[in-house]
Amino acid sequence: MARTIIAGNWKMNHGPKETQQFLSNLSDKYFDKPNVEAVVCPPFISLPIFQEKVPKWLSSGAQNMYFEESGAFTGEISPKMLADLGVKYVIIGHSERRGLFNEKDDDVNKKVRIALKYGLIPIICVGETENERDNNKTFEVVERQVKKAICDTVKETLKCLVFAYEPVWAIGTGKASSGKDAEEVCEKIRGVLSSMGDLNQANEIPILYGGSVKPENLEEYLSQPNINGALVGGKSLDANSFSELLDLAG
Ligand code: G2H
Repeated sequence: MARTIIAGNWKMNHGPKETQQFLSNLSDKYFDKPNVEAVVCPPFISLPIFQEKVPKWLSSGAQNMYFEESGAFTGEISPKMLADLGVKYVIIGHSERRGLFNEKDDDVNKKVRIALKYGLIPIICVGETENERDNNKTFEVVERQVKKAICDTVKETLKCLVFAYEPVWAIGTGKASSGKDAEEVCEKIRGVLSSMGDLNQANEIPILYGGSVKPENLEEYLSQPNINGALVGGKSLDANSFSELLDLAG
């Protein structure tokens, strides 16, 4: 059975000052549920202060990174830099990266492979656009994204992965997927993973739902057999709503 993860994706919000404020607002809240992991992914510039002040029960993640180790790549951050800082997770292939910054399946694959090399746990995002959903392409798109993201990774590393199903039409729009619809796609993702490794390994991989998650709908997702947590944008920005989500999990 996969562990449950509630991961906050702050996107381009909360610089170092706001990050410190978030952590001090969180300081009176202690979270300790053995099978639930809490993660926050601040912007790069806030990661050092986050790492310095983060309580032990909370893990850190980056929202992106480049697929090279070092060199002439102006403005980029390498997996080695993240690993040296002690960052645990890295979001890869978020639809905002794919859509706004033209990231392709092949880039996602390179990032996944190098993240694993540096001991970072990739949170690999997949999901269809509204147009793809309307044309009944959801399963096809998601299957392609999953397969391409992890092709050429060795089977043993499957257990080090996390997936997030984020239907693009549900991101930041308030139009969340129903629990049942999200479950159907997450079940499909698990099936694809199982066909690439084996069922036992596939069952250990956390598959998160993301897209307008809030305290009012979290339990609907977590009650689905193939959904093991949530990747949360807007509602992770405030310490109170983030800890409310954690309290509801597990
Ligand atoms: C989807 C999600 C976080 P939000 O991108 O990854 O954001 O919860 O604001 O829809």
